[in-house]
Amino acid sequence: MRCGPLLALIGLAAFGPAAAAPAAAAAPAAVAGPTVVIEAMRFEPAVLTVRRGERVVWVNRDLFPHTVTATGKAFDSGEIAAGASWSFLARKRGSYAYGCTLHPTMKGQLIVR
Ligand SMILES: [Cu+2]
Repeated sequence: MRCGPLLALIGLAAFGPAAAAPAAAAAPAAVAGPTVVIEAMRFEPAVLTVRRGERVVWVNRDLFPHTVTATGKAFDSGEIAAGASWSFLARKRGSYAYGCTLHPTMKGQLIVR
């Protein structure tokens, strides 16, 4: 029975941080809504359909900047720094082709219903 308190201590050490993990993970989970991840010089998903009034977030996971620039200039993020994000409120229905002005091979499409 002498080892009882010791086991409790080990238990705390083992499960204490794990129990705190869900609270730490709550921040990313709070980022709801349509999201496009920019990674490895690609928009993912390349084609995203949203409803009018939704806010779309682009997250740049690359180590260098990108832009989200609509071909018709309906929206233009300017440079999104590495690790940063940018959002756009989709107010008008339509199909918006966009790309990255820094990397012409990067293409995406936002469809607002
Ligand atoms: Cu780019």
